[in-house]
Amino acid sequence: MNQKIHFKDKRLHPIWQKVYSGDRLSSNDGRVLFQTNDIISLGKMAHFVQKSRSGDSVYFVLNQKIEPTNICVLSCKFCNFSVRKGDINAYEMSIDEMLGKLTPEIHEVHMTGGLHPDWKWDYYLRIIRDIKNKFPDLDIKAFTAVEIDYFHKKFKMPVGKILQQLKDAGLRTMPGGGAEVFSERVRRELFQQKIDSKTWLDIHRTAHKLGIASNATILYGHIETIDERLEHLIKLRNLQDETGGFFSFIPLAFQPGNTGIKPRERFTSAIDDLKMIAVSRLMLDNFPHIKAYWVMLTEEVASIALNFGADDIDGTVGGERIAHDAGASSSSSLAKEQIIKIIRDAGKIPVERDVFYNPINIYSDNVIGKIPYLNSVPFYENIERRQFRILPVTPRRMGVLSRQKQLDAGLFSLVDFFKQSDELEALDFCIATRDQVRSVLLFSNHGWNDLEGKTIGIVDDTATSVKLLEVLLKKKYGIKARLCRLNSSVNDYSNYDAVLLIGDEALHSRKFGAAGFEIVYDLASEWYLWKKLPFVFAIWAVKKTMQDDKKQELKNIINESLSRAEGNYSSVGKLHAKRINLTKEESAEYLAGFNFRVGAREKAAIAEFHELLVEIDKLECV
Ligand code: V47
Ligand code: SF4
Repeated sequence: MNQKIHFKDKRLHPIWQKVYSGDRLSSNDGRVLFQTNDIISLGKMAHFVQKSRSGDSVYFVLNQKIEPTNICVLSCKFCNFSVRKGDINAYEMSIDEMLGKLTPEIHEVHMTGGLHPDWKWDYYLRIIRDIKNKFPDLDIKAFTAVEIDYFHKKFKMPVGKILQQLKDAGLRTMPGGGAEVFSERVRRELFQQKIDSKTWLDIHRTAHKLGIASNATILYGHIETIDERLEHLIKLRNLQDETGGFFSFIPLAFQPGNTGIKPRERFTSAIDDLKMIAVSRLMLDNFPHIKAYWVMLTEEVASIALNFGADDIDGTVGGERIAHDAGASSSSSLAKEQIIKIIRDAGKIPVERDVFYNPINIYSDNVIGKIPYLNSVPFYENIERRQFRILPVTPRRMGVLSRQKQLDAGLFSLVDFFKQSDELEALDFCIATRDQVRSVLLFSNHGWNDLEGKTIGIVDDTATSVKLLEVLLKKKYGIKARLCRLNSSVNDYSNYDAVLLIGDEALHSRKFGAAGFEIVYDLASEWYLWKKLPFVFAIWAVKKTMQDDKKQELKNIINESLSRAEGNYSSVGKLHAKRINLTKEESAEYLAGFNFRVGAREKAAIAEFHELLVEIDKLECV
């Protein structure tokens, strides 16, 4: 991706140099970004980062908000939602009432509410269990850090135990609420009884370590200063460096309501909202997603935010009260069709997702799947400027979407290409190794022969690497091991004798180690030493029904892209490499280890692997 920006505010130029090179921005940079009136350039910079991460996708989820009670023992000054027990407006929902709000079409329930003085621990666990029992496919995102801290104190259990019990009951992720602004000054003025920033961050750290991913928010547009906003962003960025457990950051625009903090009609301006979204995208370089929460931003501002750094618009929501009790003017829910329209009007691909950001339905034509790993970067430099739209998606998920006819082309995992060869036509481009791959690695505490009967964790993303592992175990070493998919949220490897990691995660673990494992096997080296052949992990293919001229155009674009990348690897992958803490030299060396074009040896390798797969009689996944 190459982009020129004509800055009106020259102070932005050095910041753009940093963004373009993947360098981290400082607080001083952030201050300039908030101060500038060159809002278009700010948006372009943030959009550049958004596109490099999410392509043209904007995510939404079919979700339902449940606020089980508005009775709360605290009284934060900015909150127009909570009441005391006995108040005429107080409500408490029964579990049946909560279940009655849900339907099988919904993918996510987002639950958060007041801190009830009387409810028992068992009631909270029952809410989660009963929802899970009645709607097993529904993902539950529930309880802010404020609620978790309240449970910890009220029920006298360590935070880790509270979270583990909720996870065991069926909780999948935690929402980002309750963070407000990480400033002691603001806390003393607006929410003195509520947890401080350290406690909020500690609770999310504990959740991430237990494999519960979460979101983070900031409540802005009241009495906080620009420096306090920046301090908040930097604290989140530091925790994300440590755990990698945040999915998305959501700036919550303050709704004044009757809070008296500022006049009722003084909502944040559209410019302030767009700046907040763009600066968040630029400062939080390690957060995968920035959410434009339409409920608080309004549909109009949210739709513009989709070109200012936001790649997620939350969802249909249904029944939100916290913002509406404080005067939010948005509707209380949006129809799926309206969300799709907002995203399309912004020039993006509407991608319906699950709670882990796996695409479920894609509402666009001309969609090209992109494996979001460093080794696919050389193919995509040009595509992003043509008629095709890019959807980043893991290899395994790409196979699923293609089977559902939701993709027009992509770099398919080889095993998926085999399975769908009736419908897909191969192009002459692939990801093939020479003698090693460096990014498909088995981390183990046992030599191959000692893996008999052991449990191997398999990263959820893989379709072909897992089959290569199976072939090596069965045919090269004659070993039977148990292969289990790892949960796709934050990974905890403690229950496994070995784990198979692929892509950027493997590259990162190769450099920095995977906790608890001493031996590292490169599966492509294992294959090469055995077969004296390269290994083809992925191959470009298009739908057989694609028109010839379109197919030709795609081939030309890929070819152009590759020709430009070949021999120039240190600059091609540098932005992506920085994001995963590789130097540009390491990235160049890694990319130079691949063959990206299908030749005679690659064809022989594909045929050999296919034969072995047929022999082990298993094209189905573990
Ligand atoms: O924690 C309370 C905020 C939050 C007001 O994780 C107010 O995906 C504005 O956390 N004006 C709850 N905000 C909402 C929340 C959230 C929303 C959407 C998505 C996700 C997610 C999380 O609402 C509270 C508080 O910070 N809030 N009062 C108000 N007057
Ligand atoms: Fe209670 Fe949350 Fe409202 Fe504070 S923001 S008063 S904790 S419901």
